[in-house]
Amino acid sequence: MNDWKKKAVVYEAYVQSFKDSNNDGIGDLPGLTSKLDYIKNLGANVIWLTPIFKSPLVDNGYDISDYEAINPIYGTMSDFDHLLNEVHKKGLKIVLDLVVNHTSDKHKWFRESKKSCNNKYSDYYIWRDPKSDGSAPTNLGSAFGGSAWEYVPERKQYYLHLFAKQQPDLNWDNPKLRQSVYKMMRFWLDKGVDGFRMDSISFISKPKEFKDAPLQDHKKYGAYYYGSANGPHIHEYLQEMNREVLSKYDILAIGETPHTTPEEAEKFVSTDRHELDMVFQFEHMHVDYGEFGRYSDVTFKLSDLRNSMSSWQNKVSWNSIYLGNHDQPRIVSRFGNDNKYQKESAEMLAMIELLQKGTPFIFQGEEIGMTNLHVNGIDELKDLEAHNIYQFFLNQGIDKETALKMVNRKTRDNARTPMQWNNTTNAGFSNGKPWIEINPNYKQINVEKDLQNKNSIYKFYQKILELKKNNSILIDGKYKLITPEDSAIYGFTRTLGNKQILVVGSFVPYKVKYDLPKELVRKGKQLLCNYDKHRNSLPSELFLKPYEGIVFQLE
Ligand code: TEU
Ligand code: CA
Repeated sequence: MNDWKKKAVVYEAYVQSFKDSNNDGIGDLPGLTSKLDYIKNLGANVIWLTPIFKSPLVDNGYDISDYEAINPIYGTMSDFDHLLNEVHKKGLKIVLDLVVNHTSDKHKWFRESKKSCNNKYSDYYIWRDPKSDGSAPTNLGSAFGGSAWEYVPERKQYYLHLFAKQQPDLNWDNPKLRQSVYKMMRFWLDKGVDGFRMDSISFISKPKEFKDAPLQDHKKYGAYYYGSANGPHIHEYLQEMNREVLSKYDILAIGETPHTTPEEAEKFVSTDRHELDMVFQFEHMHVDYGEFGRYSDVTFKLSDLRNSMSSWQNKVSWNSIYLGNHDQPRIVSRFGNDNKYQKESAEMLAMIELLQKGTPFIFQGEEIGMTNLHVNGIDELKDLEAHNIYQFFLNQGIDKETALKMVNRKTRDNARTPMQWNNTTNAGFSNGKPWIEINPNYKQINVEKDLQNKNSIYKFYQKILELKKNNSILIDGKYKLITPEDSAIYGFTRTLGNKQILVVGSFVPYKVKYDLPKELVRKGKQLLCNYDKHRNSLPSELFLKPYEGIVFQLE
């Protein structure tokens, strides 16, 4: 990987919730353009935009009806060109979301495909005959609930959708489809975009023959990824995409790869295989799954988080590192403390996360410690996934209060509430009615406040990123977990040659003692701490305040 890629720090902008420029309540491209200095000053140098293409917005833009058109609610193509130009003028880069596991059912390809079995686009999607009794080909369920198969009378066939039924899966076994995708990728790359974040890319190669999935307790349908996660031709297709498109440009290729082991991930990123630069792991997002999966009232165990992150650090040559994104709860609410220790825990989490080996991804609002939303009724939520799962819980006989509690903890709306810019109307996001609820805590948590205060979370993120960018130990140094057993502390070292940095963080709201391994009881220099405490040596007994985090360079 070349130098700029290794030094990339990615800021994920969820465009519709970032900044609204024309007061229709929806964040847009001119809004984002007006905030580039904010992102640059934080220390990020790459901006990943969630989908901005034409879409009926059934899944907030991850259902694309025209890959080469901008959704008018976000602006025009000339707004995009202007954004790209401004981004490049400031020395930043742009990565677009490439959603090619599926399209919207309103995409021209699908509208044609469903008409008949013998037109140009008939094989662009995955069609199968019904069972002899007319029912769906298999028991596969979709990620958002219900069957993954939908019947179309015109063809007398079912099509596959791993996500919503308005998101039919593309047929990557068809070489014509693959060429159409590559052509579209070249369209954006020729405009000058600097890379892609490839949505659900681990699902693009489907099994030749679909089979019934084993059913777990309470489930009517098989897991959506059964047979499709890292399917038979996945690496072949990505190598072809690399050969035909990616390798012709100096760009960043990031794969979103749910249901992938670290061993499989290494195949995607190992440089001699010419596939992708890095992938998102999901294993550490499963640490608080419950009996029904993602939506649960389970609290994570530190050892699970530590073990998962460490296993990826040890087994994969280059990682995307993240704790939150537009699909996940707010990190301070999930892994820290969004109450009394909101600031301390947000800063500690940033140290532990961003100083691991790999490319840091910061999701908008993390840098000011934004928290989960918490609604009082299901009707207040926007995301289709939340509504489907809530209904599923009620059907299981779970009471409304418990169902809402589980949904509140995990709903994707938590991440999607508008960016909190200041303490005025609608948090300074828009003067119109925002498309989604504003988190009522914007008077306490907002950008303006953080920019004015030299001890803010934002300023702490700046320090972490500044430190990482210019420090070869933190870029290339080997990661080693030093607290495999501790119940309260996550500590690791980064080592390059004879140079070593220790990063240690407490995950508890009380004071704890940590007995430092003997070889680390040394002099040195404290590089960062989220409390006002200065150290020039590490004692054998380290006392950590609530959520204290320390970065220390050893002599
Ligand atoms: O998510 C892919 C994914 O695997 C989902 O299971 C995701 O983890 C889930 O939404 C969490 O509940 C990507 C996008 O990031 C997501 O926003 C889209 O809804 C999805 O693909 C379909 O495009
Ligand atoms: Ca707008």
